Amino acid sequence: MHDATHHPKGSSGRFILHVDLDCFFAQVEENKNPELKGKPVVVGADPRGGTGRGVVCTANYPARTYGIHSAQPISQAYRVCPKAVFLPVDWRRYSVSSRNVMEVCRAHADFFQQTGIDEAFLDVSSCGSLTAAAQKAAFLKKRIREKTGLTVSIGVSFTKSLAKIASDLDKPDGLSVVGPRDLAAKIWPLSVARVPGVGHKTALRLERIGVLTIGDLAKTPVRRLAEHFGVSAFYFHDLAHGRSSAELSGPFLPKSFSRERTFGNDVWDAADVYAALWPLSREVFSDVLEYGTHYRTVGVKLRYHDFDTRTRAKAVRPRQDLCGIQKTAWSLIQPLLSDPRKIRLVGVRVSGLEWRRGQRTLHGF
Ligand code: TTP
Ligand code: MG
Repeated sequence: MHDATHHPKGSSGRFILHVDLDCFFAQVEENKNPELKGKPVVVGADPRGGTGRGVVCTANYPARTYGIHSAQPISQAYRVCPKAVFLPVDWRRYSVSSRNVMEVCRAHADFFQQTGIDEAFLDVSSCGSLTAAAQKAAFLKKRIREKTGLTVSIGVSFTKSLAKIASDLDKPDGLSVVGPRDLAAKIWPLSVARVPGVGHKTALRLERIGVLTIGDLAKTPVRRLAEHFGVSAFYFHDLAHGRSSAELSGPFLPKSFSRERTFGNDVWDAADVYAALWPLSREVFSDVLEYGTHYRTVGVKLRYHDFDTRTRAKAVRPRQDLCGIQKTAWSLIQPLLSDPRKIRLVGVRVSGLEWRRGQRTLHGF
């Protein structure tokens, strides 16, 4: 049971929800075509009977039982489950669904921060108690379902990091609440890999110094963590103790936006590369607008048929300029085209994001 005290010890009266859509792209596809429900569905590159290139964007839960997961080569997904329904990525439809879900979230939050196409933090401190925040989460799930037909999982807690970890504990269609008194029982036993921002490499480095669980993070003196992880040590330590002080330097704001495309067949022709840059730039630009940010760097990525990969980047004045992204990307990629090798993949990235505008919503909690 959770305490309904108004300012539970350690929470400073903050109540945060983390909302994350369940198998987002796949769920939108199931919504569009209900016959897909219950069948394994994989959204991503064309598998082409097992010879396809590119990767899985996401898979629904039935497909996950075969071991299919995001970022896996599509050929591998095809090998383990050839009877799955393989669907191409329908960005336009997913952005509309995302916008509709985010609209409902925004309307019910004191502060709102979207951190990805399918996830957001909501500060609901005006609820006044963890119990009331949990009730709001239940209401939101119902409202999102009514308005969009989609299910989300929500984590309810008193810091952003804990709310994010919580939203993953009961997927799909989950609601999980982590109060200050649940920290030791529900959070400390979890692997450090659950910590937002800790990827495979960091998890291995933590393991090497004997830190396997979030409880181990809590117990390890911050000085010792800092010897290995610099300022991130404070973020880790605060998170494990249910403190939010280090969250603003944490991993929640995107550092870049990028899109890439693997050609169906390797290309020689500069015109094919040029043609691909346009939709990639446009998609990156729509992220820039959606987040209301400015970027200071435009970059490109080019992979030759032998997987040799080059990246180039150029500093620009902070701005939001679609043509500028495309032009800069083209100017960066042109010199790489004099190489005689065929091209397998091209990508566009903007980074050095500035969060000046909309600061209240972005840093407000
Ligand atoms: P996630 O929230 O990581 O995954 P998900 O919503 O599919 O599944 P879960 O129920 O575990 O939350 O990502 C959201 C969407 O972003 C996902 O539906 C597809 C896209 N995506 C990619 O395109 N490539 C990736 O590598 C990942 C992780 C996600
Ligand atoms: Mg999700």
